[in-house]
Amino acid sequence: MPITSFQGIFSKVRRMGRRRLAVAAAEGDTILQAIAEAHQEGIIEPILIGNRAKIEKVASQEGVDISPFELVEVENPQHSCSEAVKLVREGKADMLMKGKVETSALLKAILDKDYGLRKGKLLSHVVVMEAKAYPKLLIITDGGMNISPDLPTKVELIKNASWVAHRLGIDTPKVALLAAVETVNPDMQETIDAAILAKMAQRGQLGNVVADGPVAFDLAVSFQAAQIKGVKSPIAGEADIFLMPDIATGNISVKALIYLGNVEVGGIVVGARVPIVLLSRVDTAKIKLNSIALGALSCQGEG
Ligand code: COD
Repeated sequence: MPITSFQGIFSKVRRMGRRRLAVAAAEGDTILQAIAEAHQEGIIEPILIGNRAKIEKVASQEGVDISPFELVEVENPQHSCSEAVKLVREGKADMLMKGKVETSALLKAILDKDYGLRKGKLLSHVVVMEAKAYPKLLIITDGGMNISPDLPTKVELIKNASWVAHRLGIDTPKVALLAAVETVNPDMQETIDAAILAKMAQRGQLGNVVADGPVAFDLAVSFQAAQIKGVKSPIAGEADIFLMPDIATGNISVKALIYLGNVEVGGIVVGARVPIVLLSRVDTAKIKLNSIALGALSCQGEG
């Protein structure tokens, strides 16, 4: 049975046992709260990397007991990124998390050709969202990493998102190839890409998925919208994966739903040797905790 809520994700990862989570620059308040909670939930065994004095100061300010956790002292945030990556390469960590360090610094350490965590695949950001108004989890990509994906990149985005869908128990995910309209318009590149991707999916070139597009977001989540529009689509009203045209549309949509919708969210980067929890400073401790759970879930199987 597919998982349809974060509660379902948590109960699955609790059964899977603890994953070793290396946290680069762990000196962030909501980060330590989320880590402590994830540890309490039995999901992770954290390895805090950073400035010991700063980490201990934040922990005491936040009332978080970090005494049970391993702490690796490094000189600066940049060094904490390379140390975190090194722990994964040495088989001492199962997943990574960004702490109080620039996203680009961690991504550069991960993408490093010689010392990073690439395995010949595209790295992409995947958000999983639970919305009260939708009976399935929404898998949204890519609002965090790939800026302006071309057609081959979109193929990889779909494959990475499908991999996450499989971890959620969805065998044949339904993919909405999103645009502003349901017709191909040569002035809207995403509609052309969507039409090609839909045909590729039909021919089995995207793996075990059902994909359709171009479709607007309303059609993807509402069968009634599809009926009113008179569009027949195998994904109408029941899409699992939402392929955004670019990073801006992905990022804006997710943030709009976080701030104005009634949603639970978690997000990770997939496609590297291990899942990477990569969050913004303003994300709440709950979003960070959800993302850790999603990362732990994604540790299973080859990505
Ligand atoms: N997957 C796999 N390899 C990649 C990827 C990827 N997604 N991106 C780059 N690489 C490889 C390239 O093939 C190359 O070998 C090397 O990494 C460097 O490539 P560049 O020069 O294109 O990479 P950078 O370092 O200039 O940029 C990579 C970033 C991921 C930093 C860049 O794409 C970026 O800034 N993305 C947006 C991140 C962001 O601002 N997010 C905001 C929302 S939170």
